[in-house]
Amino acid sequence: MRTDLYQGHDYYNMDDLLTDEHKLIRDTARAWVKKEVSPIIEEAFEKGAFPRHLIKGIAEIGGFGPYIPTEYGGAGLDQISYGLIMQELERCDSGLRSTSSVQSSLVMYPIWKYGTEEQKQKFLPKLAAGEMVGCFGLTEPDHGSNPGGMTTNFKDAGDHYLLNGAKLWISNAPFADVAVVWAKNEEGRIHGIIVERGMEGFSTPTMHGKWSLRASDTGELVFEDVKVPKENLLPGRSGLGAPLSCLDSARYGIAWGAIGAGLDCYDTALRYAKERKQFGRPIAGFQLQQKKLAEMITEITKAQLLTLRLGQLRNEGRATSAQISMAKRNNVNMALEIAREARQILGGMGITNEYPIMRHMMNLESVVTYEGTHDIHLLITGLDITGENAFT
Ligand code: TGC
Ligand code: FAD
Repeated sequence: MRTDLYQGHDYYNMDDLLTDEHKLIRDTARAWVKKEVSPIIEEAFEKGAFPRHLIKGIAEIGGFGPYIPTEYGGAGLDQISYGLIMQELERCDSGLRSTSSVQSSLVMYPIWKYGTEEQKQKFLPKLAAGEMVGCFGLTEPDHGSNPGGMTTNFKDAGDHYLLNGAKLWISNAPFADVAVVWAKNEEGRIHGIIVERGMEGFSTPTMHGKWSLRASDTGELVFEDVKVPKENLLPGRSGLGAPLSCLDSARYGIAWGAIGAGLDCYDTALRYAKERKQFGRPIAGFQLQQKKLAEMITEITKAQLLTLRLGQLRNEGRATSAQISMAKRNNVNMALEIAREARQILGGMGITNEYPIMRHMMNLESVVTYEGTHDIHLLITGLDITGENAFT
């Protein structure tokens, strides 16, 4: 079993900008990850299964609904605390962060924002405590970047709705107790509906064969004339903007998470470069390796500053969707580039599971695609600065 030697890196004294509570939350998450997850993550990744016994621990560090008010079982924390928890989880593995951010931002957030008081009381405390797991169904086999084209639909059938269709690539689906599903009504308007495991006609087949995010379970959601009680409709908002607003919260968490993955690769490569000797001296002394390491910490520091500022704007309710897109796109790409460079610094050892780098690299290939691809986020920035829509 590999010892987790990770140390945080704070080149611009960012900690001075955090409160004591922020640092406590971050350090608690880091300590839990080191003790409970680092020793088993490589095995989970190889097995291709999320270690479900971790659910309780994620709940205990505030990883389910960090910013959901305490009256609903959440931790009542601010957006920077949420980000720091995502950073620490993804420092270990993107799949671990996925499990947490889907539950928080894609399941609890829409219930909290758009649900009835009864829905909030019924679902949020159990989701926060990890007694219930949720998933989010937006993507379909033929509608990924263009979710507005979805064909999953529901019809009014008197005292219930009849739901039909299918969702693909759904994180946590194989073991989720509830799914927040986005579907069109008879007028073609998009609504969120809570579908519960056990409803007749609802199944969640597991997707196999992933070379990425292997420690996160991914599946389909299949609806064949599922009778959904009318009280399971989220009444607070309809239209594509409703699911996209949830994505804003999740993408923000990913921006922090990606910094964690980048930090872990940098930390590993720096330590290795200082220890590994070739031609009679540590490879850290060679200019070419220093260039890689210096550029890594530069990019990490830029991402840290960008993301902390975004967190301040989120706390003030002023962050725009386009600002979130920029941070998600920049930070995931930054982490992916760092993983590739760090892999080279480790030479042959870089491809083994003795070190986390190759696992991060493979995971980040999903992260750069889900929650809006690298290209889609560029087009969001393009639209924001020019006013011209280049999507269609
Ligand atoms: P468009 O016409 O631009 O917008 C439709 C309506 O939505 C509003 N809107 C937003 N509202 C809130 N937040 C945002 N970020 C919003 N972006 C747009 C917009 O104002 C409009 O409102 P209204 O009132 O005028 O109707 O829509 P479009 O069809 O042209 O699409 C725009 C586009 C391409 C940017 C959007 O569809 C998009 O973001 N596509 C990417 C899809 C995506 O990110 N899917 C993610 C699925 S979930 C996932 O990947 C989970 S992975 C989880 C994990 O494991 O961590
Ligand atoms: P496509 O939309 O088919 O895109 C293919 C390529 O075309 C991309 O490079 C894209 O950038 C490009 N492209 C598309 N449109 C344009 C355009 N207008 N201009 C230029 N280029 C364009 N979804 C959920 O709903 N819930 C989940 O929990 C979830 N979890 C996921 C977990 C994993 C591991 C993965 C891989 C995906 C997950 N997704 C989830 C789905 C994810 O959001 C989609 O994969 C993503 O939105 C992209 O859709 P797509 O794969 O269909 O690619």
